Amino acid sequence: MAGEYRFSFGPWNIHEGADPFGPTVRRGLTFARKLKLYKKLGFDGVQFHDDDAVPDMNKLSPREIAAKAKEVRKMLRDEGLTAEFVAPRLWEDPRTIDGAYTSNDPEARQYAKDRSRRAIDIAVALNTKLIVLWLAREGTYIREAKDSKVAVDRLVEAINDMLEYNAGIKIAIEPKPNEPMDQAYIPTTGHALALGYLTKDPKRVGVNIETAHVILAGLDPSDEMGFALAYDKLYTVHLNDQNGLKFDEDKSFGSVNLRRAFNQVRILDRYDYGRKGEFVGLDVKAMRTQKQDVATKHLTNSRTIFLRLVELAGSLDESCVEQLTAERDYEELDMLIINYLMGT
Ligand code: XLS
Ligand code: MG
Repeated sequence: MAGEYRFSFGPWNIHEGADPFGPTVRRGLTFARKLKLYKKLGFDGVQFHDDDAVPDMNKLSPREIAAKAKEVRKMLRDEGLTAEFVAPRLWEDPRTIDGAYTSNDPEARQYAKDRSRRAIDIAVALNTKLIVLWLAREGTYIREAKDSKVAVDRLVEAINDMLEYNAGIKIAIEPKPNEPMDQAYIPTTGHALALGYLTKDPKRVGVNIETAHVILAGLDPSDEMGFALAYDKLYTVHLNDQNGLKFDEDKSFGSVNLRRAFNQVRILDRYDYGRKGEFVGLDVKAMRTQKQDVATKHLTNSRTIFLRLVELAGSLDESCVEQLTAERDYEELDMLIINYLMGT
């Protein structure tokens, strides 16, 4: 199904290059300028944090938030774009310094629930049913600071609140094992799906699998995707790449390990990912050294690499793979794949 994929990214993927050790190195673009780039770069879907759509939303009433979000919907329509999902940004408020849904402070937990409801209102206004939950601060810096059993109860309670608030939405949990926390409560696909089955409506809870997060958990991204596909729970993906166990790098898809990227594409393509309208989502960042006018190449490169790998996955001689697998000649199979990726 090469060529039939629809791609998405979030406005945070065009960024100014600030990191924890240095300031911005590129000029910021307004949201409207970024939107104008989507189609030119080959993208149809926009991923949103709630406040990407409605900045300073904590200062606005629910009605004002919905009205602002409707203006954004019109901007999308004018550009021929679709909103893919909305994710509540729960990790920047002073109240959620030690967690949102799992905070020990009941006021913080209430704030997190209220904010999540507003994110749903924004999703409704933007005409999408998908909510992504990256559970950034739901974890600990110090093991004794929270009760891990209670944390799961609280996550379930918060997700139930969202499912009840709107019977049409679906929630994709985005697992990540660490960063910003030392240990996160929902580190893998298995944890996310198991959490979904504790909620009131497991049919509406799935996952967003991010390549780099899986690598940080020491697992294989294509295997995590296969796991979610077996449960019919792969609601979206955040493709990127990651060079070893360090901070979340969000490198261009396939730029570190082409074979690992090939295997992700192979499993997605084999099981018709995208057929039910799922986007091929990216979560990639340009290198800090990249100059202003060429700071979107990480997006086009990732898309191009994905599409080339779709072609490669489609033309791989599967009978050869089957035969070598049956003979258990994995050394030869290894060489077959490597030769194939090298174009020899
Ligand atoms: C951070 C996450 C974040 C989510 C969206 O590590 O990848 O970018 O995808 O909230
Ligand atoms: Mg992500």
